[in-house]
Amino acid sequence: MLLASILFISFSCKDKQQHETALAIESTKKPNIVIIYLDDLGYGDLSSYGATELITPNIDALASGGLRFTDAYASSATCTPSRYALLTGMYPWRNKDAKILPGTAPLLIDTTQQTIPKLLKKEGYQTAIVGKWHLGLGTGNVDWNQRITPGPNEVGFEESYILAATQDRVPTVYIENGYVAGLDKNDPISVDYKNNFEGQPTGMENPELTTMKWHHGHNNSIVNGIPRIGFMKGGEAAKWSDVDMADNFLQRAQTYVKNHKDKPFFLYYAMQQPHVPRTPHPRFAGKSGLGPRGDVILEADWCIGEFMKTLKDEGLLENTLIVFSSDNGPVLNDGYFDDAVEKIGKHTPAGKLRGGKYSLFEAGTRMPFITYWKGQIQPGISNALVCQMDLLASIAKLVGTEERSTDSQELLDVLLGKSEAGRTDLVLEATSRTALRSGDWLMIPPYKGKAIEEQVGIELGNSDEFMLFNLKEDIGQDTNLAESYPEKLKELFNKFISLRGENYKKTEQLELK
Ligand code: NG6
Ligand code: CA
Repeated sequence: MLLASILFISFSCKDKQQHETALAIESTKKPNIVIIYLDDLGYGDLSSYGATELITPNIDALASGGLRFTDAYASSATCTPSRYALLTGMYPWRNKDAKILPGTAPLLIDTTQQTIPKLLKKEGYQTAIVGKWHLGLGTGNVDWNQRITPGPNEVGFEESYILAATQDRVPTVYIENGYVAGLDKNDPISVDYKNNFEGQPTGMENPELTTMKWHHGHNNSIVNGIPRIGFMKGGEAAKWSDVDMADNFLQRAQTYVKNHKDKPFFLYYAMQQPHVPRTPHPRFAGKSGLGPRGDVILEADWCIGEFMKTLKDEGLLENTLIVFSSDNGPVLNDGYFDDAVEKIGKHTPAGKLRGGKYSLFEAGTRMPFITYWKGQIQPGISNALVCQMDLLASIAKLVGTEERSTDSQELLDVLLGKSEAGRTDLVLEATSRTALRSGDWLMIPPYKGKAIEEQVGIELGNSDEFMLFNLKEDIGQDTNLAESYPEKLKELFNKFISLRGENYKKTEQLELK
């Protein structure tokens, strides 16, 4: 009996060893995957996408050495829904809470939901996020002084180092694997989005304490001279330094790569630029001539160059797929007086596109999008229609599995430049309104509300009429063809309703005349 069990153990050890060797061989074939995601970077903000007033050599190097997409979309024209779709492969409008979240919002992704990091973890990957989260934390009433959970670590990221919401929202601290980094237990943090804490200065009442002036919103707690959205008390030692944020995230991303290069890894490097408040490190202040918005784009470009150097130095370039994009379109004045409008000069953040952040017009959601994989992706341009939401199913295919339970379409060959057969249809979202892209056409149903959001100076895409554009002929969306192409309009409308459902038609009172 004893002998039998000894034999059994020795056999199973051998099996285990063989199994591990097999796994090791298999895992060396699996490429590392890095998603570099900017915040509010526009279609026209990069020299590789036509900018002439702003030169972004490091991102351009990805574009010229990889595949530069001209017709790629974020799912949405704001941050939270786009990030939700990117990670879960689900249309954000299926989740009624997928809207711009306050810093106190509960976790938006269900912990049972599929996500890119969860899928990759199952396939033997190490997984991490460094940077902006903005998908909620906890289950409501977060105690920032305890472990904050659930969060990124509960939806697939083994390691997380994040800013909870946005740079302009409290809490203005980094959270590492669920704990506020550098928190002094004797100085606990409290956060509230409704009421201020007694005796705490605010942007509204204490403009003399601010070094950046608020234009709209952004007049609650003041941190580092910058008035924010939301109130926060305590946590002095843990508060981030805005001007060092880019260097900090970069260093974290580089360290992660260096420490995890022996097994395949997935890194979601979610940079904070050029979202407000734009706080370039002094090395970059004034460098663009376009004010802080231009400066932080140069800063982001530099960070990407440094990050790429690390991949190269570690010998990982040939074994790493890099996807570069942004979460939503550009905005100049997003709530602070920071010279973005005054110093814009000839720069056009949206390129030739109409609209911007928050808009159903193209600039809201059409994004710079680059795939780069040295030796595997032939440099070129792809005009295929793709959405960031498609990364989930495509990555699944890349690592030898399948994911068919979401809205994500498997377009691996398109992402690798072996095919131009992208999507045929895509529902786009902007602040809870939706539109349909189908082939070369885009239909925006009539929505009530302002045509222009004056504070930010952006056309939102609201109109009394149906709008129909042929994007191939009219990328600037100058000519509404709804009346001259009634059959096309009908075709898109019917498809739109079949995707969005009869209920949506009813609540939005959408009817073709
Ligand atoms: C808006 C903020 C804006 C920005 C945005 C989120 C105001 C008036 N405006 O509500 O400044 O923070 O939310 O941007 O508060 S996003 O890129 O994360 O979606
Ligand atoms: Ca954003």
